[in-house]
Amino acid sequence: MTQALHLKQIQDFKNQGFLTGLPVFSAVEMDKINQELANILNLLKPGESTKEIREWHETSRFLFDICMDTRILDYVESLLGTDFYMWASNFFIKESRSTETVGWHQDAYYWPLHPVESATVWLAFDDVDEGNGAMQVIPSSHGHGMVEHHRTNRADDSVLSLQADVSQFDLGTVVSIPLKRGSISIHDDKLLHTSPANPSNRRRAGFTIRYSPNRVKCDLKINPHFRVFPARGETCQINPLGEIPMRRYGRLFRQHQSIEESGKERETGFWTRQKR
Ligand SMILES: O=C(O)CCC(=O)C(=O)O
Repeated sequence: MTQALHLKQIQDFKNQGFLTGLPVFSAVEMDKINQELANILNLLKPGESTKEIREWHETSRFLFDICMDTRILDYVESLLGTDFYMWASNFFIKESRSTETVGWHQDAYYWPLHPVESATVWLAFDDVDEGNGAMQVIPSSHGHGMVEHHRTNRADDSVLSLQADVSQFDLGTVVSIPLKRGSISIHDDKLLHTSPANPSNRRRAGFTIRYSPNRVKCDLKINPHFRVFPARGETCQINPLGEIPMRRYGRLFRQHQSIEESGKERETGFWTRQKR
């Protein structure tokens, strides 16, 4: 098993629910990656936002290769074990002076995955700090299990449809996660996190990549598009496999079906079922 992380870091992840400041891409590599990002942004149609760039690792080899970079996989392997897959990616880009926020949430609340054992890598495309809307987390909140989420008040500019009830948590413990471009944070799927607006004159771009151990199964009735890409170890046998894209830049044109997009969780009662 690859041990890219020290035992202390692995223990910190278990206790705190996240790790940050892990270096991956050099400055030279990030220059090239940011140049190439322009080719992805060019695929958006007029009126579409960067939030549309979701699961384009299925159609863009450029994004697929970032998701499967061995340096990232080495870190993830230290946390998820030897057999895991990659299944999702999307951009969280806040342009300068963007009022958009991301409300408090647990990723797992949005996902029809069982058991709840997945992790997210957040790759900084820009230097990110408190001034341009860095992500914030409640350390150790993943240890409290799932918390209730409610519909977002659209007036608050949150890009997510559901928001966690954080009233039982001490918000005095909240920490920001600044990152240098090319480095990553990793968070547990039950960790409560949020991000404020970006009032600065600097862009704040992050690329999230989601990984799960092979035993994690998706409910395809809720997300029929779910496709897995074996990342390390055995090939996952319990979810449909994706096809590695050939084109360097390509986009998806589908109606997204996940709870995250469609806000169907109340109708399907997914979490209500899981919590029993
Ligand atoms: O980048 C952000 O502001 C939020 C990211 C997020 O919610 C996630 O990675 O799950």
